[in-house]
Amino acid sequence: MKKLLNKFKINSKTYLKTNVLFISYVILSLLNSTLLRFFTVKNYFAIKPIIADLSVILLVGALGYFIKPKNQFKYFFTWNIIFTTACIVNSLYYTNYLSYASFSLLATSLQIVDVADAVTENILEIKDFFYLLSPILLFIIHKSLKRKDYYEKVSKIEVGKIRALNTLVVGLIMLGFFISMLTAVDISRLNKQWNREYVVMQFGIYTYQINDAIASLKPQISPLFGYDDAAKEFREYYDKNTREKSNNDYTNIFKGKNLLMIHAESIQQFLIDKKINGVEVTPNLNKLSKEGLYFSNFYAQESVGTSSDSEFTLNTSLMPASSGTVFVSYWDREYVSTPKLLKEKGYYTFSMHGNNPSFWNRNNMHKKLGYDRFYAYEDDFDIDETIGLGLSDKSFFRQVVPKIKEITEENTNFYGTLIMLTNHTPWNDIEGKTDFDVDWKYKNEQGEEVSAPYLEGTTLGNYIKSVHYADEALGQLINDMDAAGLLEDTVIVIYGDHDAKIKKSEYVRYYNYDPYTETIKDKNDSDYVDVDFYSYELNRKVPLIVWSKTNKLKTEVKEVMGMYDIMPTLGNMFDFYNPYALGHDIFSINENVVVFPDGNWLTNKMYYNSQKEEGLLLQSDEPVSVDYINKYTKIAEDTVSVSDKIIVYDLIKKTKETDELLEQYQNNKNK
Ligand code: GP9
Ligand code: MN
Repeated sequence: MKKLLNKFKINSKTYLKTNVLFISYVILSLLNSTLLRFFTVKNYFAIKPIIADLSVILLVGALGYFIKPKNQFKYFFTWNIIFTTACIVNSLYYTNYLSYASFSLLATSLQIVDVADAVTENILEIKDFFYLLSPILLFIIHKSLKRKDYYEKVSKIEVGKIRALNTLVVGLIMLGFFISMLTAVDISRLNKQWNREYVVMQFGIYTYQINDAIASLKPQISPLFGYDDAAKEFREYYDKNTREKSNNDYTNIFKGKNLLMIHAESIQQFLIDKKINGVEVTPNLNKLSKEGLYFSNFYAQESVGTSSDSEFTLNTSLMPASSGTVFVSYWDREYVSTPKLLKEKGYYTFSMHGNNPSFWNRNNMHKKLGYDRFYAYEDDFDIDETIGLGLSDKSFFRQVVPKIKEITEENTNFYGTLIMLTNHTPWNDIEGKTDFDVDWKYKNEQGEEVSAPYLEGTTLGNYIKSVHYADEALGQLINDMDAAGLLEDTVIVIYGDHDAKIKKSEYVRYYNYDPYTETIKDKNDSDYVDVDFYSYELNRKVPLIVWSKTNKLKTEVKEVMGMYDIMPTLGNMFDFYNPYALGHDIFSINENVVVFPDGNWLTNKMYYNSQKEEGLLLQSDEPVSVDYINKYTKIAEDTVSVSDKIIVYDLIKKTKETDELLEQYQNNKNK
């Protein structure tokens, strides 16, 4: 026994001594993947993702042994760089989107050029540089090994192929061990890939990224396989969830009116009715929300396609794609959309935006959604004043009004979408464009007016100024439209397209600033407001207002509502109907649920985090049962899944074709 132990000791010593480079590669690559989880999902002690990451690193590393020792560094270094890049990209991505990067977005990566400022201003953090330590250390180790003639010594041992085989076997055993630990939920989520946080928490970043690379080929490959199952799921879903036309107090109230949708870039609801130093941040939105129908618990359901996802969900009542974005990867499919349905009723349909029309592939997708014309950028607008990403909202709106006037002169009705731009991150260009103050003014003991810096110079401070600017622009639009006589027959709908993705720390300052000491209150302070996961998520809601000059509805709707509920809700008011809507007419549903693309869901009673399988009760006196949670978790999964099937397999088009064939067949039979 002692002999055996001794032999093992000697063997391991020689192994360690002759494998310094390989071991360094393994440890340093594993360090980065663990660091990434440390900075993002925070489950760095979990054993499953560590084993998964290790299996990938070992399996990839094993092949390095087939290379001569003096050239092995190049191989291990290349892989370490690839792993490091994956970690940095995902770290950056997580800071911005609270999710992980996907290859399917490469198609839109050019847009990064347009938002490059936003990346350096708001996203790049010190932590993102930590990952670079891994390749730097590997390089230093290599240099020192070279100096010590390590590679020459190792070449003499000539055990390359055996080592490769052994490492491969160890890697495979690890993989087998890992697979044995997987649950059915793990496998199903890896397959679906939309619960990205969960996938990284269970499978580690490297397996996630490999799986993502395969999943990203989905738009091209998937439609070739699995069509029958998808069509079956689709049929079964709509058999069970028939969408009846609703009949309620709001039915047809706006029938025959024009409909103007205003896509309010990144405006969040928490600023409605908010005052700083007694001054309203959004006086115009406040007024409109009091006069019109105001939905105070309304959420966008966007995924990585941000603005474009919201446009898609708004106009089709479907969810965003689970891999890639509809506007870029699935723009050529057929969808039932608001512009198409209103066009059937004789409406002229248009969209207008100050930015480049190719952004988010809008030039193609807007046509496909049924807009007769997309007015955009230099062809249609004079780019005479720019703020941030491009044409300022005030100039845009100023130029929009005569165009709409012309449209009304040539058409009986219109459906239009105006996409705002100025309030897009970063908001630091807003300085000088608004006089809104975000310092904290108060009277000191001597009765003098003094001020503390509060939000001045912070991201949230700039954002608030920018929202104030956007609100002024909206006020100006309404006035100009009124002056042009355009408000008598037009209903205006204003929706925030998604939240501004401002960091938690900014909100901590917002809620907990003490102007007298000019510091952030202590966590133990009795009135300290904690910004935890749930309060952050719930604060992401955006405003939704339906306003008409001639029919002031003066109603606040507090029921939770999602972007996908807009189409059926407006459909009931304007008399159009989409049998494939996944959302509901908010005035005809008992208990509504907002499903998010990652499978999280929200009802009036609960926000459920399906990533972490836990929830927050919203009405503390009303507990919910396990059945309740299971019911809505299933609804959320079914909704995301059927939506994705429609998108990937072009099921609306296929169903229409099948129905037409059936009809033809029946007609022929009856002849
Ligand atoms: C760009 C604008 C912003 O044209 O709509 O898009 P986003 O970055 O919010 O998706
Ligand atoms: Mn947007």
